[in-house]
Amino acid sequence: MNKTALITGITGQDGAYLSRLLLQKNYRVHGLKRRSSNENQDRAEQLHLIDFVSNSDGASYQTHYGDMTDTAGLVRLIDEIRPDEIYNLAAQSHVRVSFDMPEFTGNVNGLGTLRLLEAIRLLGLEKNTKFYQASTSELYGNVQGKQNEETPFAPRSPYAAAKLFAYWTTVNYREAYGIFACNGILFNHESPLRGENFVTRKITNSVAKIHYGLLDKLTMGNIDACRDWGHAADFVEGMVLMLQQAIPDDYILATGEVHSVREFIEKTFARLDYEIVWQGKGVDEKGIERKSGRTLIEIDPIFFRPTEVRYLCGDSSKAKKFLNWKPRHSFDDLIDDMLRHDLDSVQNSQSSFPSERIKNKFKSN
Ligand code: NAP
Ligand code: F7E
Repeated sequence: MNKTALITGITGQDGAYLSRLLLQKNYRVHGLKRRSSNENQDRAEQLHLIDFVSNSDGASYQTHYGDMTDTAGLVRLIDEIRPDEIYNLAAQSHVRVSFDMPEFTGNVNGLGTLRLLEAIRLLGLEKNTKFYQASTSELYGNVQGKQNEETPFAPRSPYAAAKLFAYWTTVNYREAYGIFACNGILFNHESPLRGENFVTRKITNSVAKIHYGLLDKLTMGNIDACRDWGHAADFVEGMVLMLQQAIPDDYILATGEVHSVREFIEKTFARLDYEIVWQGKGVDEKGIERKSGRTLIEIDPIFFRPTEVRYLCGDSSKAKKFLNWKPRHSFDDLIDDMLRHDLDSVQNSQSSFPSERIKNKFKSN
């Protein structure tokens, strides 16, 4: 029997990778999609999801209009689909933006989760529908050392505060109503499909543009922030594994390796033989290319957050032990995958690039 899954946030980065994985497993995939003035199918197209449907045994892919703020629509959709598994990935997922749109972020990320869990209960699906909640390392705020499932939460943004409500609502519905509900506490995960205003994609995309002369410099916020960055393709595997266990529980997914934004910038430029040296301090700091003396990086306080999370590094030994999950991509693989994609995109938008020279940079990968 083919399983049926409903993915909220199907048009996002994780929604695309999760869809591909579930289609490979012959799931019937349904997705909740916001109405928008454009079709918003880019990520599904980039991963060629349609090919996985046509080459499979009973898999299907269908999107449905809906919104996390529309209770009746969510109830109606879940009633119609009666999914075996719901993956709640929909969110206003940008931490900086959550300071500009706190109420909306609370409504979608916090109450949206409650709406889905209430729908499961109202429709009497407690024993039929398993639930995955996209929880986040942002819950931890600023703590010293590695974070594990026992580390106390101390959110530092409207985004994280809304996700805290969603986290505990998921735990509560598991305990109160016996719903198979799990929190995946995921540390940062990136890919060529990452939104362009998240720091990693902003860097790889801008470096590609600088390289081809389409951009003068990269303008950044706090480059001393440190994150545990993994690849989204690895992380969606952990989400699925959580819902295949005998008992529902909460798990961290992380690489356990930490790097600064500064290091991400240096490594990305180095892939194209630009060596960066830093001069100045604070907002006056600049990243200069050693050979040409050109300023390639500047700081703009517009990208600072009212409250910053300085350091995140996860301990995913519980997921390794019980789910047999571990990330496959290294930090270097991640940068190469993202930069290669962005170089190709910029190149495709300009016909006269020396493509072989660029491809040779990645021959060993
Ligand atoms: P993303 O690319 O920003 O995708 C978010 C998705 O949510 C998009 O499909 C978006 O639709 C949808 N959405 C936003 N508001 C909605 C609403 N009101 N109703 C319905 N759909 C709505 O985020 P992601 O990186 O894939 O992350 C997936 C989930 O994991 C999010 O909940 C995020 O908070 C969480 N998370 C992410 C990370 C990470 O590092 N990526 C780490 C921990 C947790 P549109 O395409 O229409 O905007
Ligand atoms: O920032 C710093 C910024 O926006 C990372 C979301 O997926 O992961 C993501 O949240 C760091 C921060 O991701 C710029 O201040 C410096 O310290 O890429 P980001 P995030 O805030 O960590 C978590 C786990 C989620 O759950 C979220 O949904 O980079 N930074 N300069 C910058 N960040 C951005 N965006 N832009 C800059 O120019």
